[in-house]
Amino acid sequence: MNQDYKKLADHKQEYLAYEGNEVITWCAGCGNYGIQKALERAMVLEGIKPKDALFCYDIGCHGNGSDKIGNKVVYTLHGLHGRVIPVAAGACVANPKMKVIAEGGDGGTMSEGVNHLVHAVRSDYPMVFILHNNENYGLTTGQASACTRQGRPMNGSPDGVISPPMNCCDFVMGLNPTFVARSFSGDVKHMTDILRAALRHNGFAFVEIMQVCPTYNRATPQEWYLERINYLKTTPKTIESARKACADLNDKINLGIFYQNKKAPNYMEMLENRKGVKTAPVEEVKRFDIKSLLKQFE
Ligand SMILES: Cc1ncc(C[n+]2csc(CCOP(=O)(O)OP(=O)(O)O)c2C)c(N)n1
Repeated sequence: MNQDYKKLADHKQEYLAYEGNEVITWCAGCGNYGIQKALERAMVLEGIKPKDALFCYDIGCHGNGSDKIGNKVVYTLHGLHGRVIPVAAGACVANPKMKVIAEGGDGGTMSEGVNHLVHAVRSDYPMVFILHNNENYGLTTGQASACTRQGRPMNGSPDGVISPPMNCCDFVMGLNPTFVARSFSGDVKHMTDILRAALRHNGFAFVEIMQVCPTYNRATPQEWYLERINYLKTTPKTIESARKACADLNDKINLGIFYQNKKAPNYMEMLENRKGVKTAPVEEVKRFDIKSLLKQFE
């Protein structure tokens, strides 16, 4: 038996804790099913206990994963549209002992909240960010996002999208990142491996998942991706070669870890006033009694 499956079987209780038993309401064939399964598996395979993780979700179809993961035994947070990154960054700074995972759609992440992505990459917060790139605003029924392909008719732009799509990995590559990867929602094994590497990364791990959306993005279904995806055999060594590897989104779509800097210190490690401090800020605030202060606002 594959070692991963054996480990999952050996840790069945933890896997079931992550999986939960809520009814899942995504459309039939939605890429979110595979992404959620891969994340649950990656958590168990990396030995991260449900109580030691926080899952933060943006608003969108993917965000409805917030009440589908973990059946109330893991910490989840459902943020405002485009704002999941600052919420998650705050959480990982407050408690670096927690593994913080944030997820967002291509709509909220590359438009409403793109400023937050920029500064999270620059700051190298110790967290994983999963971009669910289904190339449209799914929850509001298929409007064009910054990632929708040029010329494609969408709800709200029936004559076709005017601007060319953003290449999300290439965009992040321009911000001096420490981890950039891409996977595909139809390959749970590959997503699991990529997410495991992201969970082990010391700083901000950006993972784009090309996600099929059978309801609103019929132009690039599962088969379309399967004909084009190519698995990188090695991780490019420089940002320049990583940029080349992630550039093509049409003919040969590369998947894998495009870039990783394993030596860079993360945000918490760069803070002068946290050097040598063993406790987390969330533990330190317990030393202060603020009841009387709060009473003033009652
Ligand atoms: C600031 C703000 N703008 C717009 C909305 C409406 N809205 C809610 S979900 C959504 C679409 C989300 O699309 P995306 O982020 O791509 O995620 P997906 O549903 O595709 O997973 C929009 C526009 C909102 N809730 N808040």
